[in-house]
Amino acid sequence: MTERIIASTCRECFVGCGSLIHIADGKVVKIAGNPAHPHSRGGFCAKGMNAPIASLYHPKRPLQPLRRTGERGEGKFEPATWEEVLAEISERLINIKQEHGGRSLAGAVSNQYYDRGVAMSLLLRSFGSPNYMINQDLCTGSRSTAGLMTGLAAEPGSELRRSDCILVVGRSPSEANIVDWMDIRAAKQAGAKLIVIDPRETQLAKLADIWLAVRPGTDAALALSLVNELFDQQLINKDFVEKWCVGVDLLQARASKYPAGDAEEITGVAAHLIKGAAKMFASSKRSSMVLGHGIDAQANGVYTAMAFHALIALTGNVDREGSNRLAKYLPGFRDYVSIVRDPRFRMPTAREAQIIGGDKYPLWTGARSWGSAAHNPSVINAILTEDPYPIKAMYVSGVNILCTYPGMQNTIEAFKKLDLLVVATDHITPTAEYADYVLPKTTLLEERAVFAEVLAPCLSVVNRALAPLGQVKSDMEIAIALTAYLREKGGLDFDLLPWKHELEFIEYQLENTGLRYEQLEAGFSCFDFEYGTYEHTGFKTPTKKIELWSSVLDEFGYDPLPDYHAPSYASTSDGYDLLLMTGIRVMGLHHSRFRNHAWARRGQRYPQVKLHPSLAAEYEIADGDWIWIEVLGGSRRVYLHAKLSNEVPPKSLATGMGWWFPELSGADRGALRFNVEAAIPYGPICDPISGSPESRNCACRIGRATVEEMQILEVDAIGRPSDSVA
Ligand SMILES: Nc1nc2c(c(=O)[nH]1)N[C@H]1C(S)=C(S)[C@@H](COP(=O)(O)OP(=O)(O)OC[C@H]3O[C@@H](n4cnc5c(=O)[nH]c(N)nc54)[C@H](O)[C@@H]3O)O[C@H]1N2
Ligand SMILES: Nc1nc2c(c(=O)[nH]1)N[C@H]1C(S)=C(S)[C@@H](COP(=O)(O)OP(=O)(O)OC[C@H]3O[C@@H](n4cnc5c(=O)[nH]c(N)nc54)[C@H](O)[C@@H]3O)O[C@H]1N2
Ligand code: SF4
Ligand SMILES: [Mo]
Repeated sequence: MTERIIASTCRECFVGCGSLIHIADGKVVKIAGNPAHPHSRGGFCAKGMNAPIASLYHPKRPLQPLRRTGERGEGKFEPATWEEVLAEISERLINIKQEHGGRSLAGAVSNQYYDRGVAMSLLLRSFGSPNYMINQDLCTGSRSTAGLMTGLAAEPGSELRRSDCILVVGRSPSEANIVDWMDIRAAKQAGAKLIVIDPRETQLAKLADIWLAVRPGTDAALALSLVNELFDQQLINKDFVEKWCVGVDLLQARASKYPAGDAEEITGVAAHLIKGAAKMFASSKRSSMVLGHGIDAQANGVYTAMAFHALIALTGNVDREGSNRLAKYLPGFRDYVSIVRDPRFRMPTAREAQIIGGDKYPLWTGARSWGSAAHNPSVINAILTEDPYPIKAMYVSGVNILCTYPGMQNTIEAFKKLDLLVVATDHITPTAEYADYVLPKTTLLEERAVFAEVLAPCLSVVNRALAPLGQVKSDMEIAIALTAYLREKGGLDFDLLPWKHELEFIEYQLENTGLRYEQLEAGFSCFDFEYGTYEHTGFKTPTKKIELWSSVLDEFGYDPLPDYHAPSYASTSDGYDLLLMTGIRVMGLHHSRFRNHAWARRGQRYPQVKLHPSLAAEYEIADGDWIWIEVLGGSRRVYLHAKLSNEVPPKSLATGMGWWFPELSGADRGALRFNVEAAIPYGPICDPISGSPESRNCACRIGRATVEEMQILEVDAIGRPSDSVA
């Protein structure tokens, strides 16, 4: 037996752990963590060990293109060649463009941190469409937009290990980020203090010196109260603030609206804990702060993140050892986000301005935004209503939007209304079930990529473990091939995807670094970096300072200072008097992925919802019962499997996301019954700056499922995964 080991990077989630892929007799047999990787240092999780292998060798994996034969959503496909499908798709796209214009094509990818973000956005722009959809409105949209406003796109990364005090807001690393989990525990063991802001008593909260059990969606009031304490207790780093911050007095006045006693009323956090946390954070020598997904996908997300940024700015915990470090890049390296934003790859301004949602959310959609992306719920709405104009075709790649966008029924209706739906994927997801064409994609082990890991910092490298199976192609190669067909038929308005193959794209990324892809066999490449680079460059804001009062928000007509605005569940009752927290992660699942993997399903059988025993008692719900949930503003009831737990606050429930069951019939594969996105509306309540929908914390009502409902649910079929699961 010949065995070799390839050093690569796991990209099953954005943590990006260094990996060692073991290959024996031409087959991938094992994946483990790479102790040499500067970011993960050997850290690795069950997803990274199992998922890439299960996806690669899945018996039902599509290995050649498929063309729909039955009705849309009927699940009937026939195999076709790449030449056939690319010729047909390009022809149909050109016909659609002739009638409705290039902008009538929308394209969806997961996010901007993969090469598929570049591939999709440049394919769309070449065709003449600005309507690039990413799911980061549901993810980091508000936090990243806030970073652009304040100039503090800064994360601790590897500095966590060197911090004396760590503040973690809305992140549950034991469930979602093993490297943070490893580093925070190491720092704690070395004597660091830990402050956790989370409504749930997570594993991290149990470790905390101070746990602030905030009422969901009220973090902005808490952050402003902490800021107020910094001023009151004279904990400001005056030298740093005088030199590097603008808007200090204005922010002080705003924060004074939130004395600890008032904040206690709003947030449920005791005033003495607020005072103590401010003191602990500001008086430690080296403090750092992690902002997690818990404060995003809320209607006040941008202001919440901006208010927290003020804590590190006012205490001077910026870009020095053990603090929040500004992103460091290898000089010359072109990362995905910078390519998507690069003026040389953009359409003329007038064309870009037609982006859907641009009128309402210019700081999500426009040239000066972080997202540079369309407003997804508005795109779905445009498909359904043709307002502001028709969207007739959609290309979806590396994202399962039926299962991960709220408002599932609208997504399905929109799919049905399209003239053309193309889905590139490595397995048949419910989204792919509705496609006219399924394009077979590579899995992680067949791909190559180089990306900037700002947390280490280093370049991280995805090295190909083996040649792609069957006829599968990577996202970049599909986009290049489709662009070539369109080009040949005169179907391009612009020509913005210049590379001929995947490696040429990677060479372009590395062009000015002095590095070549072949030299990156180690799976990463480190480079020297300096702290305090802002001393030479300033911060990336119009004033070159940290803007506690944002000149950009002012220019765009928003309140330039962060403030608290109550979440909508706080003001509504209408019988929806409970709170549903969504998107709570579990280590063995990733969003909608792995439902077709036996290793994952052994650990997670049902879509779980945790509820407090007192709430369960009130509704006569026992551990293991199926319950229904309805969300205010949503259109459907979904069913979840109850687990009693003290970790969630009373009157609240906490669930995950993404469920579907390959063994169930129907194109949605049970998603309409069991996936929380079927219960949640996608808007209309959105953050006014980033457009992120309020989908994390929703007003809901519940009840125990009746015997009749249980029969319709087919729970017997999902309890024992059938042979459709590999
Ligand atoms: N195993 C696994 N890991 C993952 C993922 C996965 O699906 N599975 N997904 C990856 C992705 S894309 C993301 S974005 C990250 C997300 O991971 P994190 O950034 O850790 O965020 P979440 O797990 O979504 O939520 C973190 C915490 O926020 C809390 N929370 C909820 N509402 C509020 C609130 O209003 N205020 C505060 N302060 N806290 C609140 C929740 O109780 C939860 O404990 O995880 C990544 N890692
Ligand atoms: N209600 C609610 N909704 C949420 C959230 C929430 O907390 N609550 N969280 C949101 C967040 S943070 C996120 S990031 C989104 C995630 O939303 P999605 O990105 O849709 O989630 P996934 O299920 O991880 O990925 C979808 C598909 O991407 C493809 N894919 C994934 N990785 C790879 C890869 O490495 N290579 C290739 N070729 N294909 C790949 C697979 O086909 C997979 O089916 O969901 C969001 N939706
Ligand atoms: S945390 Fe797990 S899934 Fe995420 S990159 Fe690391 S090994 Fe892969
Ligand atoms: Mo995410």
